[in-house]
Amino acid sequence: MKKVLLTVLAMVSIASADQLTSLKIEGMMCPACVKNVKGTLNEVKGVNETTVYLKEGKAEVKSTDGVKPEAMCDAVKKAGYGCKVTK
Ligand SMILES: [Cu+2]
Repeated sequence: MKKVLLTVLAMVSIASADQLTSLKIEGMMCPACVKNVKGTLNEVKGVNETTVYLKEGKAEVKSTDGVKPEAMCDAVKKAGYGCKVTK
């Protein structure tokens, strides 16, 4: 339990230098969609890492500070999926 807590704290302190954005993605049906959305988000300037959850219909994007979530959503929409900023 203590070890888990320490790990979480370590992760938070690393992530605090960056910006974490949660997006709700609509229209993903299969792993190819996940790959598509992930690739699309990773091409947005300033984005470092993207994790996409198919079942949950969401994406978590790590980027440098100041990247507009709207810019991420615009890219996703251009790729043909629905997108809303949830955080
Ligand atoms: Cu698909």
